[in-house]
Amino acid sequence: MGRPMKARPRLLVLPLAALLLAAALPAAPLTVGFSQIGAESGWRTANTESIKSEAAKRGITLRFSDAQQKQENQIKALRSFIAQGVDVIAFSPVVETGWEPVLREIKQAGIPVILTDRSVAVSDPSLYASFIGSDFVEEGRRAGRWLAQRTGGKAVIAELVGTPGSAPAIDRKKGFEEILAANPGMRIVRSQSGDFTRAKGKEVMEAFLKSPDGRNLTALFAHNDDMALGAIQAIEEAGLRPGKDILIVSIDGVRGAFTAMAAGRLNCTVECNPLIGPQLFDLAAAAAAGRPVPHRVPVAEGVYDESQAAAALPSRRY
Ligand code: GYE
Repeated sequence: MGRPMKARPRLLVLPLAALLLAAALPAAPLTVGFSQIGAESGWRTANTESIKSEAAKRGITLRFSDAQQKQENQIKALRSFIAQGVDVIAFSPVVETGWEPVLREIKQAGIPVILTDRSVAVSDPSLYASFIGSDFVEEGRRAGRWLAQRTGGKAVIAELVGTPGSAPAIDRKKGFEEILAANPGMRIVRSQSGDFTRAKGKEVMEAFLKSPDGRNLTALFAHNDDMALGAIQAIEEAGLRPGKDILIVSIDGVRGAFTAMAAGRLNCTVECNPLIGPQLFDLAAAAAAGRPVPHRVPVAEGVYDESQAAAALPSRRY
């Protein structure tokens, strides 16, 4: 029998149920576009792995793109993320400059940007929501302080510089040179880029050793562990003892550096932590939900020398 009065409450109940159900269901999975620099070092491999595994763990759809060290490839990837309408764009910029136009396009599309690992030089800080990464100037200072202490402020130094124009190469050099300025007995006599790779580090160190300053070198400052590991090979092939005839300090703290320290072939590594996946996706989730995020997020890290290497090795996660 038709009893219209009874049908009425049902009409109200249905939308209410739908609302309650929607609130109880997890939000649609986040889609994040990430443009990585490449795979130049052990640090980078660990960084990529941290980002991919954390995205998988959280059920985030990650559109991952490898730029093979080229800024133009990164810019292309960023534009394709805009076209795909991702929720958040994150990237590790290979160099510091040249990002303003594409960052403005992303801003116009209303997509929040999170910089990871390396920052950019832009006149308008609102072009990105947050930058999570290490303090590279401080890392350079830490390397300089360690060398000053170990040598009593006397050293003839060769420097293996990172990728030209990259934030870590610029800032690590700056921090290291600040310490040299206070230690007139320490000077850099050779300085060249090894592009953050082991092969280039070895090649450039070979050239350093063959140069007129080669036999006078007492120390090497490498902007990352991979270049130091390449240089160690070059030093051995030249008949010298790395870690003894030439003291070596580098940056990153990858497992290979700890192994080299434990074997007495490397003296010190300044930690630069690549495991930033969890912090990155916390920020991405907040930015996508329109919640405020800190404009600068630092990464916690330390300094390790040979005396700590063997004990630290088993707990190193990269
Ligand atoms: O030190 C180096 C890598 O940007 C901190 O890039 C990163 C640097 C890291 O290739 O190994």
